Amino acid sequence: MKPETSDFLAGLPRQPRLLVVDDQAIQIQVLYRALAPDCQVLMATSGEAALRLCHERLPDLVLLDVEMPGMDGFAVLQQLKADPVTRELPVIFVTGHTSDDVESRCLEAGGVDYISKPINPRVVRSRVKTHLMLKFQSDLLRDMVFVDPLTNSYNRRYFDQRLAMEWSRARRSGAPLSLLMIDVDHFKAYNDHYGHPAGDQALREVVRALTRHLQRPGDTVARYGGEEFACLLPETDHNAALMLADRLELCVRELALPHAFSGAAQVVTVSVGVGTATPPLEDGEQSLVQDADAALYRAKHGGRGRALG
Ligand code: GH3
Ligand code: MG
Ligand code: MG
Ligand code: MG
Ligand code: MG
Repeated sequence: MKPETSDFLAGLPRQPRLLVVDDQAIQIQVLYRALAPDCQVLMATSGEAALRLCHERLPDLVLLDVEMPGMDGFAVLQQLKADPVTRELPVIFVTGHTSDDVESRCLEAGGVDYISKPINPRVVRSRVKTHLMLKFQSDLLRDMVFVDPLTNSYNRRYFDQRLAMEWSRARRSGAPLSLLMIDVDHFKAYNDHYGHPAGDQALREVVRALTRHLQRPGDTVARYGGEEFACLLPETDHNAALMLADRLELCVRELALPHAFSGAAQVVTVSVGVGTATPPLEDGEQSLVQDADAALYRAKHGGRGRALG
């Protein structure tokens, strides 16, 4: 049967990426025919391969066979839910069993929906479309809640949650946790002289430079407030954090954004305060913010345009 491609993508912000998981290649083919070319379709024939693809490619939606040799669909979903990276992935179960019992097990396990085989391509397309709309809406909401619209970096709300999470993770793992507080120097004078729109643009460029120079996937830059940014560095000791702080200070300086009132440099610079918490972490996570703030204060008073621990 020829898929109806006409209006599938209407209302979706981009082409969706689906993962179809089934131990029988013929079943994958049927679903593939129903959903491509509207969707980018990834395929896996085992639970293990599905988990790997979920991690590497973060699909928008997973169509997951229940009965598979080895790891079955329920076990796959359980593992997806146990991992913060994949916890929110919507999963539609696909199964040959049509009993009420299997249906309720699928939904109780956390599946967002349930499709029975043999599949009806039109029904599959409609259900997939509905769940993609929901997925994109919840992505949008999450961005609105956690992303700063000016700089496109994470916002303070995200930072506070992430800090609490990394704090308890460090407590469990025993690894040090570092924090950089980064404040743009003489930024009031920049705005006064060049205007607020230029100030906004400078903030965007500073964030882009900082983000580019962070290497590890766990490192996060967030806008802490105004012209101040916080950079959280899991599993990073004080020396490594100081080295990174120096590199970040330099990368902002090398943007060479003219700033007539920045002192000797004549370009936009930042001051960086470095704090490190080493387990056992007996105080609360705000002690790390206080340490980084105190170091930032010393960097400002030591002449700005520098990083201090
Ligand atoms: P210092 O070197 O001591 O940090 O001096 P400063 O002038 O940077 O510090 P101050 O706290 O006096 O001023 C911060 C300035 O940052 C004032 C404020 O207008 C500006 N600012 C904060 N948020 C934004 C923003 O979103 N856009 C623009 N254009 N400016 C902002
Ligand atoms: Mg099967
Ligand atoms: Mg400042
Ligand atoms: Mg100030
Ligand atoms: Mg400030």
